[in-house]
Amino acid sequence: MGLTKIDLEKIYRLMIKARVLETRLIKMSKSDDGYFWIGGPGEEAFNVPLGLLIQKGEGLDYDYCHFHYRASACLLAMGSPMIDSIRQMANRSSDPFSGGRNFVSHYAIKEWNIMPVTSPIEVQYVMAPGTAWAQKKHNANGITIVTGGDAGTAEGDFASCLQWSSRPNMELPILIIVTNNHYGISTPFDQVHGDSVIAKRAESFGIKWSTVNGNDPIASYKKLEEAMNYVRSEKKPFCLEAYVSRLHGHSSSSGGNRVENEIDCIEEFEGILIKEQILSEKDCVELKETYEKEALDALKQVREEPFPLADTVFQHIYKETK
Ligand SMILES: Cc1ncc(C[n+]2csc(CCOP(=O)(O)OP(=O)(O)O)c2C)c(N)n1
Repeated sequence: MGLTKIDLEKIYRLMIKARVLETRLIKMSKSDDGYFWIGGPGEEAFNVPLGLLIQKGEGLDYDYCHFHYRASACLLAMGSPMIDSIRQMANRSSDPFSGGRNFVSHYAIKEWNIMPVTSPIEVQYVMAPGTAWAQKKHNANGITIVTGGDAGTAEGDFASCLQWSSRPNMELPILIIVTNNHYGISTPFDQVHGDSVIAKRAESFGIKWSTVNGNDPIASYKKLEEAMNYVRSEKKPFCLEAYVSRLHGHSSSSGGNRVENEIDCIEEFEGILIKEQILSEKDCVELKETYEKEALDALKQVREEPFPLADTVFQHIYKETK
């Protein structure tokens, strides 16, 4: 399959961990433990490889990440603990991303160059060239990675990203990713897009592009590795569109329930690993149970943690004064 047994097991383990986390977060949104849920069940096969390939650290010599709000699997693959997402979902002051004040999946980690995830969609595409530009200017080792959904590419920010990434002699080291789940909330892709392949738009800007089955973790890993190697070595942009599933609808605003007729990347990958005798059915069940226990224990701990105090409301804002 082109990856070692250890790599395959690691990818699978992280995919399961991410799915268990999201399932717990959805349950929290339906109970007293949380409010609004949005996240990435269905994107694990693409987001785990992405997280594993990112060179994390602080400053221009490491990768800058401008993520979409469906990046939970990516964060776990980078090493973020489950409990931190649970803290944000429960709006506790211990939430390291926003001190308990933002929606779940709105990550921000300065030490890993993870720029704050925004609720206004797509704005990350027009911010990302900024970090890529700084990396280019200082001939730094890091690259910039930006991810977002298909519907949002109808907004001007996406075109601005292609424009600013591809100026002659000032091409930027940026990997421009679109995770296409074929929906913008309730609007199907083919009702709003005249073109069928979003990444192909990059061609008009002289940007190399490709597509990948984002439900296949092996294909995703290889394609991401190839694209990242190109951006790192050539210091030029690359646009990659990954076709993914949306397994629990848009968010808790549409119910957050499991939907029919979408490919489940974990079921598919698990089938392959069992067939190839890399894992047994028993291994898979045990792994899931281990993470379910971790998530539940984390929730029990988080319930005991305090909510943010009113007088901290002006902390961590652009200008910290009242
Ligand atoms: C600027 C802006 N316009 C509209 C919205 C409302 N909105 C939230 S999510 C969403 C759909 C996004 O779809 P897509 O970009 O395909 O990403 P997906 O949620 O499917 O991953 C919209 C329109 C918003 N949050 N921000």
